[in-house]
Amino acid sequence: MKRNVRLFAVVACVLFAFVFMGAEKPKSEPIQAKIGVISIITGQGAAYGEAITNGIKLARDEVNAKGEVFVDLKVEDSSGKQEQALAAAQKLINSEKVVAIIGPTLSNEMMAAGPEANASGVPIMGTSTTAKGITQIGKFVFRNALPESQAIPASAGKAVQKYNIKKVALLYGNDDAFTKSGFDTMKEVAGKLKLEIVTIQEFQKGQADYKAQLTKITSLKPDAVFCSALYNEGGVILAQARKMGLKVPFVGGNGFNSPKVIEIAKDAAEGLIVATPWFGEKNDPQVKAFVAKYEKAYGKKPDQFAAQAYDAFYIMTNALKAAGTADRAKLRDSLAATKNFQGVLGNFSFDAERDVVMAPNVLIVKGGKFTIFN
Ligand code: 1QQ
Repeated sequence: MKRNVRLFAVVACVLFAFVFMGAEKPKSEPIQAKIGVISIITGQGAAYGEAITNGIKLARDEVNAKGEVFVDLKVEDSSGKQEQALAAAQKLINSEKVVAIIGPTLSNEMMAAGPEANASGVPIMGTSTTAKGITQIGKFVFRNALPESQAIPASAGKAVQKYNIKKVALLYGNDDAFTKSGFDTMKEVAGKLKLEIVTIQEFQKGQADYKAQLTKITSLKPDAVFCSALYNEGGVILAQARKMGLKVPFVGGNGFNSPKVIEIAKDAAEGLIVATPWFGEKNDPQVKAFVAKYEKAYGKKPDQFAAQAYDAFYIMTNALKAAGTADRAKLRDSLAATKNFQGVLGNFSFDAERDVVMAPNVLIVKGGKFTIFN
C-alpha cells in the first residue's frame, strides 16, 4: 500500500512538472511559407490532378492547424501541358515568390517546369513524376513518386513468374516523357527476363481507336502485353483489347494506377497488374486514419496520387521546420537531408540524387478494385 502511495506521488510530480514546463515554454510564431502547386485541374489527366490537389489540401489543413508552420497555398492549373506548366512555374516563382513548388503532375510537364525552378533556385518536388531523368534536371528538383524503373521490374517480374510468360507485346504512347520512359524500362525488363518481344506498337495522346495496334498484337499471340499509357488512353486500350478477344494479362506502369482506368474500362480492367508503394487497405493505423480523413473530406477513397501528394506536403513542411525559415536555398538543403520520414506510403528517404527508394506492392485489379497480387 505504502509503495503504491509513493509511486502515485512520483507519477503525479512527473506529470505536474511536464504540464508546468509545457506551459512555461514560450509559444513561438509559426514559420509562414507560400508554397506553389502546379496540378492538372482541367483537361486530360484531371483525375490525377484532382487526387493530388486533394491530398495536398488535406495535409495543408492538418499542418496549419498544428501551428508550427503556416502554409499559404497557391494552386495553378497546367492542363497537363508543357507550356502551361512552365508559365505556372514562372508565375509562382517570380510573381508569387513562393518558397517551393509541389508538382507538376506529369513528367512531361516537369521537363519544362523543372529547369525553370532549378535555374531560379526554387525547390520543386514532383509527387507523381516517374520517368527517368527527373531529378537529374538539377539539385533543386525532387520527387517522392516511385520511378517506373523500380515499379516495372516488380510488376512485370511478378506477372512473368505467376503466368509463365515467354512472349510479350509492347504498346506505348510515343509523345509523352513518362510513357516513353516507361516503355524503355519495359523493354529493358523484358530483356532481363529473357522474354521474346513479338511486336512494339505505338500510339498518341488522345487517340480513340487502337484497332490497328491491337489487331497486330492479337495476331502474334503474346502471353502478355506490357503497356505504357496514361489513364485516358490506358482505359480505352483495355476496353478495346478485351472486346477484340485479347484476354492475356496486361502489365501497366504508374499511369494505370488510377481508379479512373477501372471507371473507363469497367470489367475489361480485370487482371491488370501494376506496382505501387500505395495500398489503401493496408492494416496500418496511419493509412487507415488518412483514408478515413480523406473520405470524410472528399466523399471518395484516396488513390496512389492522393497519398503521394499528402506525404509530399509533409515532407516539404517537415523540411521547412528543419530549415527554421522559409528560405529557398535552406529549404533545398533540408529537403535533401530527409531521411526515414514515416508517411502513408511507408518509410521514405531521398537518395543522394534526390530520388526515391521504396518497396512497391504488386497489385491486380480484381472485382473492380486494386488488390494485392500474391
Ligand atoms: C508521369 C506519371 C504519370 C502517370 C503521372 C500522372 O507517372 O508523368 O511521370
